[in-house]
Amino acid sequence: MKKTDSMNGGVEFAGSTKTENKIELAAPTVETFVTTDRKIIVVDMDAYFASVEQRDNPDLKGKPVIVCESLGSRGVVSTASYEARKFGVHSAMPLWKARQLCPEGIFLEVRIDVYKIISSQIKNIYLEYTDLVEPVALDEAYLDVTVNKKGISSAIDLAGEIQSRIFFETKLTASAGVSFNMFLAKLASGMHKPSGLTEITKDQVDSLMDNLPIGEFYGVGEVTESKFRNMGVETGADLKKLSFDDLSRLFGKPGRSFYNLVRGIDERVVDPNKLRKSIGKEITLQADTENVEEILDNLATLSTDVEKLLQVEGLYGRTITLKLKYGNFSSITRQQALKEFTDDAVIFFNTAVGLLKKTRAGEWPVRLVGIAVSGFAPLPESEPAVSESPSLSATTNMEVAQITA
Ligand code: TTP
Ligand code: MG
Ligand code: MG
Repeated sequence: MKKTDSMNGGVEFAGSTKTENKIELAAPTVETFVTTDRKIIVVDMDAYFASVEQRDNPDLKGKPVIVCESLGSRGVVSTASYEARKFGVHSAMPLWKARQLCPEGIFLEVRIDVYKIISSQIKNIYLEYTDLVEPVALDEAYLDVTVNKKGISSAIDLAGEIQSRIFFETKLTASAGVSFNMFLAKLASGMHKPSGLTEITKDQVDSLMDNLPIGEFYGVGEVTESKFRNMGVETGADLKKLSFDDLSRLFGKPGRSFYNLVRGIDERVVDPNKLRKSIGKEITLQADTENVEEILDNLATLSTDVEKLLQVEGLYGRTITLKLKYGNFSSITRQQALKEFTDDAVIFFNTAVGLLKKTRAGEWPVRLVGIAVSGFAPLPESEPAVSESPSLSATTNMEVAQITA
């Protein structure tokens, strides 16, 4: 964290008066570092995939539309229109359950290519206002508009203008959140959906944070949430009672971030060049299989899909991860790093075939197969050619096993 860095920086100059001042300032009050003069906006589309389907087929307007990754027996809900949400249907729910909850639902398969085109249309609108745009998903982006191309001083006015532009150009609605850091802007964006426009100002932070359920703090996933709840920490008010040292000891770096977040501090900056960590695709098979040929067929398809995904983003990666989920729901990954950056499906496939030999495929029933690529280079030229041979060279071979419920 910056606080610690600043202290370490001071120690380098030990002995000077300046250093002593630095340490005194940095150590006890983190509040010294709160920046409240930034203007950050989060825009998040409302029921994105479902709204696009309703837009493109007006018969679906006002109806419970449920968009799924696939309509097969193991399909999963990508999103549901607000009409369908009234039945309890939501993202990541198995399709069979959604059908049970909402028999009159209209079930559709995703049209990712269409959603991507709209996403880039929307991004172009953002870029008219600022270059500091960090997309975090197809339907969501952070914008730093502290200084903006239109010279609009009110971030609320600017966000409202963006919502209107998005609606004018795509006939879709978005919600927006405005605040002085990324965490609070994101929180604001979800407060009045759909078509919401919400600002969190610095005088609202204390009471808002005190009442915020612990699971809503950035970085608190299911595991951390249950750890907190076991300690009796249910809300921000409870979180505030824990010291910086306690949180650091209990959760490491994220713990230090929780200490700051609950005090309205989030020093992350909007980074338009932030590289994706990994891009991958996985498929749940129609039925569990011990047939290696069937797995290879799927790996070939996945390799081509992942090549396309990388090409859309203009990325080249050099770490290939094979993921398998066995019939007993245990997941494993096998990983290999290559010498060269690539976006070539043939290399992905050959690497995955090599990695498959280090699994129980063929012996144990396999339920799900996935390939992911990571270790991206922003540009292929940034890496000097290491060898003339295109052959693959394993520099790491890592195994991670996890049991999923
Ligand atoms: P979200 O912004 O989380 O949801 P949403 O836009 O559908 O609805 P909301 O109005 O609450 O923002 O996700 C954006 C899209 O990403 C969503 O339309 C479908 C896709 N998605 C999945 O495919 N799987 C998921 O588990 C989630 C959460 C989203
Ligand atoms: Mg959304
Ligand atoms: Mg979203």
